[in-house]
Amino acid sequence: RPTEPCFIPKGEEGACFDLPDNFYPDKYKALSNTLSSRFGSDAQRTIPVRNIALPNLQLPMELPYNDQFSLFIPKHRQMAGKLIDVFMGMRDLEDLQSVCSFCQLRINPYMFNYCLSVALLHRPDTKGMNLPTLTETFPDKFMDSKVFRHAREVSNVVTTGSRMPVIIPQNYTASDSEPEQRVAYFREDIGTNLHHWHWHLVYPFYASDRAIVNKDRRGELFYYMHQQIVARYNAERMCNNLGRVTRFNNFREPISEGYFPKLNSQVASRTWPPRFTGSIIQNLDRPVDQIKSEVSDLETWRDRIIQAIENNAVLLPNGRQMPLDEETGIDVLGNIMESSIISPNQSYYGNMHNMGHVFISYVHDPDHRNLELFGVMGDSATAMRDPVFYRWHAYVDDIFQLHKNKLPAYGNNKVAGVSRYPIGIDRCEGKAGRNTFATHWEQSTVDLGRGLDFTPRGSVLARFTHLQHEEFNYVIQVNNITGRNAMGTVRIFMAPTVDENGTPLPFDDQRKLMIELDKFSTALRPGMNMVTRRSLDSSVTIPYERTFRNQANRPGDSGSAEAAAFDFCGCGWPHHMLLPKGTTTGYPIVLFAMVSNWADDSIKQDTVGTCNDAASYCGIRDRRYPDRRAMGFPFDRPAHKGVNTLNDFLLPNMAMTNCRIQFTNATKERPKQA
Ligand code: CUO
Repeated sequence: RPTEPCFIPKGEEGACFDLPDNFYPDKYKALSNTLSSRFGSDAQRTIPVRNIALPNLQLPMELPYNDQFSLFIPKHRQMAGKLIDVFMGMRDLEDLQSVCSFCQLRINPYMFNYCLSVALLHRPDTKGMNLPTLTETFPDKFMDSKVFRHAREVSNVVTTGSRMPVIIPQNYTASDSEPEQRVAYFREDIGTNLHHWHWHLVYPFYASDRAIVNKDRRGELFYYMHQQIVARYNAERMCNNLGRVTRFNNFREPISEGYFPKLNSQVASRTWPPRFTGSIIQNLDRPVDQIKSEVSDLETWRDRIIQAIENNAVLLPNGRQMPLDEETGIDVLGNIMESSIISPNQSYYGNMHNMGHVFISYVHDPDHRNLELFGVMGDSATAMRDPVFYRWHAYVDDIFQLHKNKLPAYGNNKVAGVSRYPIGIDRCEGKAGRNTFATHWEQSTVDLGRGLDFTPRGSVLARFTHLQHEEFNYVIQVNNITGRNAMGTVRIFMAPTVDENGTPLPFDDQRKLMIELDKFSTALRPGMNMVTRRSLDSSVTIPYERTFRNQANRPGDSGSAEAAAFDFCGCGWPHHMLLPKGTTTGYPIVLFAMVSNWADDSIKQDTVGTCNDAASYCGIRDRRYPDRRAMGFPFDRPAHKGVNTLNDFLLPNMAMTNCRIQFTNATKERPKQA
């Protein structure tokens, strides 16, 4: 709760921190007794806060309390870096609690939340501690501002327990006259945005402690996770009669897509600025953010990155060249492009991806003359709402593809296990029948109670509509001809079969549209095996309950080991968005599966007790990426000459089958969880 001088521990609405007098900011000092007694009288439990010698917080306190906060803004990043250091440096939990309760009254709430979340994810003594989901703390980043007026009414007039949910309308940012609105359900989905925010929280690109940034293959995962978002978005577009997204590759051209977010920041008490159709990015000169950058900088950085790809080598600060090799080149390029502090030459290759977000998010006020804040592209919790996000990332991905295009095609030796495990996809089965996936709308409920900065407290529910699918099983036939027991890695992908004009997609286009659905290992007996895998177990997604941390569905008491694991692993594509929407007539897609030799793919490590069930896009916390192959394998690069269709690409350990995604335009209630 950002604006109250009482730090309420999660799950303990009746408790209140008892602050030392010198912790109150000057404006509250005279009132500190009144405040203590006010909250003290409500509280069933008072938690004493240790009076510690406070660290120097001058830098993070420079960001005004009621401003927006963006990691893409260099000055904000420095302030956040300092605050993360402070949180990481506290010698024990009690000191951390003290400094947090001091900060909570002084530090910008968005920055405070971000830095504390990073610290809780990385401190050894906070593993397993609750991390409130962003929809609970800042629901204003995810839904129409009208919701909060209704919620205020509801919470003031109706007592907890008899409150009806506030309805969030499904299409509130544009009318049907805007073709882009057809995929708003994807862009504005609360779960996809939460995933994106969480991903960037787990993989920060900046911290003064390099270890927080320098995670296994984080540059490659930056490329792959965003490549998959664009591939998924393209499939959604094609299901809705829209062409694949156009790259934003000419920075001087008007951006034809406008976006009017209709979000209102409760902290900044400001509306998020819109972007009008035809806006053109301008040179930035915003002393308030310490940003002075020209559009030509973006072009220079782009040209230098492309040059490195052409040379197969990166220029280092000492003038030497570092080769971009087949195995690690993409990881280096990901760090250069983003750019993260482990970029091998940040001053030369610059800050292309992040500044792209900044240029676009300030298109309405590049020199701060109108004292405006950034648009949704400036914040990882809101960026996916805007159509231009996908145009920008399609271009970023295009540059990565220049590197991928130079890699040798996979030969049979690379596609290990070719002769060992001939396979076939027997069927994909679910309620909708054989080889048919079924999708529909579903209504679900989230609790806004903790994120509302007005009293009275208590639960205020909001009901929203999102895409959903019927669960299904993949059934795959695998013939283990090694004569021995073996372990196989199964990789499952899906892609559209025809382009915008109904023409069959050539292999090189189709491979870039491949969406990863699952990846798992399985024991194979000698001879024929029927491998059945549930859609619910996908390595790409996390369950609905974890995306939203729905109180009603929370397993165990808060504080139990089960609840802790559940709370921590918020990174993962939302399960309700596993499949593209399809069409009412049945959208044709191809399902692809491949089995390779697990012994060649696996990383030897202990993953017990870690968040490891959404590893495809998120990796595993504190562990190496659990697959030796290039991310996106076997579709991450062009195939041999002569491969014109997916069918040409198939080896005996691969199989494909044609399916349909059948969308029913009806809204169902979310079934009650058992
Ligand atoms: Cu996730 Cu551009 O990196 O938003």
